[in-house]
Amino acid sequence: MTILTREQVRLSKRLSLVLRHRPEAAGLTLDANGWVPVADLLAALSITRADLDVVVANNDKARFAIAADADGIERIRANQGHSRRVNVDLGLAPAEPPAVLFHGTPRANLPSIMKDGLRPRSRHHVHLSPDVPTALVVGRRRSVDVAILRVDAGGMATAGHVFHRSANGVWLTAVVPAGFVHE
Ligand code: HQG
Repeated sequence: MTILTREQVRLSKRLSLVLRHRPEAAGLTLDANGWVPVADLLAALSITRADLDVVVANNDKARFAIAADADGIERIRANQGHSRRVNVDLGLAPAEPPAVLFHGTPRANLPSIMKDGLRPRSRHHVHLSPDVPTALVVGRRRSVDVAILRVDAGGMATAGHVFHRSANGVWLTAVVPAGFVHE
């Protein structure tokens, strides 16, 4: 993995914007599973295949996947993180979570989270991390004063909550009720 230049990081953020949140802003339409033909994306963003490949291959969190379908057309999608308003189904199979998962969040959110649980907010799912270091990175996007919450994923699964694991190792679930989240 090479470190991306500032220009490449900017492209990565544009890809997230287009493939997760606002495809229409680039004149693109995602299919039902979130895929768009690579050729269409290159044309829409006026970038080369080499520009795209370096960002996809060296993305710190493997945010994007490229796959060729039976029709031989290569398509790209975001592995997770879509806005709720973008109606895609990633088709991820339910998966058995580890007993405990983690969630990093600004400490200021704690009173609300302890009362209401974790909510997906503008996304399709609540995102949970497999370990504390990852949760810290997630929380630090928003604040220097981060709380790491422990989620009783095993207990949730027993209670019938469904979990998915995205292609880059993020755990996804619809909501975490207050009783299953602890500081
Ligand atoms: C908080 C990034 C108050 C929640 C990351 C979070 C992740 C509540 C914020 C991925 C709440 C939502 C997702 C409640 C949830 N009261 N605050 N009841 N319920 N919150 O960005 O988990 O770089 O939608 O704690 O690495 O921070 O985009 O979710 O602070 O994997 O690939 O509401 O995004 O990945 O924020 O991050 P987000 P997140 P990428």
